[in-house]
Amino acid sequence: MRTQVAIIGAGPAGLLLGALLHKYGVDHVILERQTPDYVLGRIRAGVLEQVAVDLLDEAGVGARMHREGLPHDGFSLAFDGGHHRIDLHGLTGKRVMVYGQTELTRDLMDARRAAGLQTVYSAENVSLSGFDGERPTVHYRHDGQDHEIQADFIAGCDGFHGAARASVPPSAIQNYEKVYPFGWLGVLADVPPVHHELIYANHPRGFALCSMRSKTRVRYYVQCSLDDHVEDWSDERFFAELKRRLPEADAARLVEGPSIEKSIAPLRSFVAEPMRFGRLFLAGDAAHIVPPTGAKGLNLAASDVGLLGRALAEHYRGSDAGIDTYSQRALSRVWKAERFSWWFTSLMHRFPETGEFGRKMQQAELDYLVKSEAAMRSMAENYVGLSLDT
Ligand code: FAS
Ligand code: PHB
Repeated sequence: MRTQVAIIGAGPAGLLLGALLHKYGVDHVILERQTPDYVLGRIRAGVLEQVAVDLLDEAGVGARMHREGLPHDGFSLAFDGGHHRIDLHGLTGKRVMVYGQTELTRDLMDARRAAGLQTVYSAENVSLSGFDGERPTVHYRHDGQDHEIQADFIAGCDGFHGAARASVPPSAIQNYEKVYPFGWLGVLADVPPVHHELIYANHPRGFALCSMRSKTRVRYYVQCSLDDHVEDWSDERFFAELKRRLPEADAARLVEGPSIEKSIAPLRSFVAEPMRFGRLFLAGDAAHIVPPTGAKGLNLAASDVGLLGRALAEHYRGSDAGIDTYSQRALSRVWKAERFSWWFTSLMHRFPETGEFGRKMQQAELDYLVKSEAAMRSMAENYVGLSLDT
């Protein structure tokens, strides 16, 4: 098989890149290791920046998001028993869209199927070759047969554990990493949200987050030990711990219900530099990971492929300026999101190793933050997302 761009991975990055390339008239194929249902079964992100909303609209897949998504003008910080609202719209003129990654992925899959675009699911043993030369090739096995795809370019959108970054010679790549000493235990439940906006809580027992997927479905998280296992946490134990970490009024109002999904995610900050190796480009979690505190992971994946899609389209119109600057432009935005995610994670979580002094630093920063319009504006403009070319 021959194509212009071979995309590895049908998560948000790969699917959105495919949708953009289709709009730009660039021929491509997506190879995905799992089945569509497996991809849709992963419960992940919930908050979209305006940049991501605009890219989904540009790709022509934003209709259901605008119908069912929840535009949010702010969120609350809860600490010392009280609520402090960060007025995103008042401080920046922008808002965020609460719309689950699962729904966004479903919309992209449906649009792809309707357009008759080629996606190979259950592709096994995907490997890459020749991307440091003129003839990149992707090899894979499907239905018991070995296959090859010759492409002009390969887009590695296959996440943190994918084959693309692993195919780059170690001498050609620089990794930067920080692993956090805790995880997030997340629960999905069909109950009404405790508050109409998100609540991020800093509590001596640990961090908690009250998010949502709709007005009838919540996504709640508590910071947990890396030694914890999901089976250690009954629904009763989860909700009791969540309520301990919230202000009393929220705890009293919180509606409990049976979990329909429960999982523990480790937290890490990771960046691989550069994000281009000859005719191979990395995008999304294949190139970087952020702790989910700042709701940046999915949004960085979207902005990467927004830059990459336009750059590849420009190449076929005769200019390589976009592909030659992709890595530098993407990394400029990635590192600012890494910084914000690290800062917000450091501010809101319990770090036993930093002791009482560390906790006092957090309390002082939170006290300053909610009393300083300048500090809140800085937080707000990072949360709603910086412009694509920043
Ligand atoms: P993805 O990992 O989503 O997709 C990569 C795809 O490539 C997968 O479908 C995988 O099956 C496929 N693949 C892998 N190896 C392959 C191979 N060799 N061949 C073919 N296909 C291959 N972000 C937030 O903003 N908020 C959150 O709350 C949040 N929670 C998260 C929880 C977890 C457990 C994880 C892992 C991430 C979370 N994230 C969150 C981040 C997440 O949303 C990612 O940023 C987002 O999925 C990135 O999308 P992709 O880059 O497409 O990577
Ligand atoms: C979510 O809804 O899953 C979510 C929202 C905001 C975050 C992290 C996760 O910062």
